[in-house]
Amino acid sequence: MKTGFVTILGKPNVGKSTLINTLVGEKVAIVSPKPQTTRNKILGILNTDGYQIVFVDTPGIHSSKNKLDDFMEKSISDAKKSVDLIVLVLDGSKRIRQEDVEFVKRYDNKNTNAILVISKIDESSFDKLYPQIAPFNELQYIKDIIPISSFKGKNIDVLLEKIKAYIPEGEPFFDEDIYTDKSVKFLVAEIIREKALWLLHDEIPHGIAIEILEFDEKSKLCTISADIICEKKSHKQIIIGKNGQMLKNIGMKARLEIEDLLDKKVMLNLFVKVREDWREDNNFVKDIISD
Ligand SMILES: Nc1nc2c(ncn2[C@@H]2O[C@H](COP(=O)(O)OP(=O)(O)OP(=O)(O)O)[C@@H](O)[C@H]2O)c(=O)[nH]1
Ligand SMILES: [Mg+2]
Repeated sequence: MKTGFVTILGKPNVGKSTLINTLVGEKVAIVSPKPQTTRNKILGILNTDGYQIVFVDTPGIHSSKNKLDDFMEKSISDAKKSVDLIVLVLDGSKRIRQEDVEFVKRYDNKNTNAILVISKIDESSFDKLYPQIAPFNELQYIKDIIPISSFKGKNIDVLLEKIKAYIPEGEPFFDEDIYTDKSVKFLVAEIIREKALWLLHDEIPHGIAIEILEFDEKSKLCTISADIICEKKSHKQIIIGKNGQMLKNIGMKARLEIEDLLDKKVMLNLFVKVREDWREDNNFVKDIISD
């Protein structure tokens, strides 16, 4: 048996969570076009022919502005500790910039092997990419550079084979039927947040947190009540929407996915609460964002 930890790192929005979901074949982490979607260190566990590979999703690396950012930064540094391999992800749909080169170079001399993944190549071409990734070829600690597309499934198998080479022998850390370390309640809260991220605009999504108030699971029905917490009164109005339409929409989309997850009918009651500057409140961040 071979078993090990692989941490996925990169700037916000480069496609880390989509990649982990694709590798694991389950929805472990929510995905959205808004940067800073992922807030926690999330494990996605793949059991396959003699391997247990524990992928670690992380929040996108960005500069810290508040206590929530500090929490996310800590999740990233925790996720880098004692891992067997680091997968660095760059967004291949955009031009690779000097700051991307610097980000990759930060992992020099870290004693951990790294694979560089260029994501979203369905939105680019090899002709455009190859000259841009040339500077990474000379970096000793970068063992491979693999262009991938999670959307098209392109090179996912190649990446997995390369990763396997760095997984040591050992006993599995988790039961075979577990695919994440997160609780069902955490997954439910994240699904609600994901729908809000897709439907809301501007600065509102960044200031949203979900608190599960009730989770009553019976054999055929699960009743869930949750608060969508936002930072301003004006945001509350937008989240509720005209005639409550926005909140209804978030609720309907979330309910359908939660029903899929739990494999039963769900009654979902959503409320909107204002808690000014909650992102600056260390205790609140720890209570609500961590699972
Ligand atoms: N075209 C294309 N888009 C992708 C691909 N993978 C992810 N995306 C899109 O990129 C956006 C960001 O994806 P995420 O997986 O949430 O990115 P992330 O790196 O986890 O982002 P943070 O959690 O904010 O750090 C979403 O709109 C995805 O649909 C891909 O293979 N091709
Ligand atoms: Mg993410």
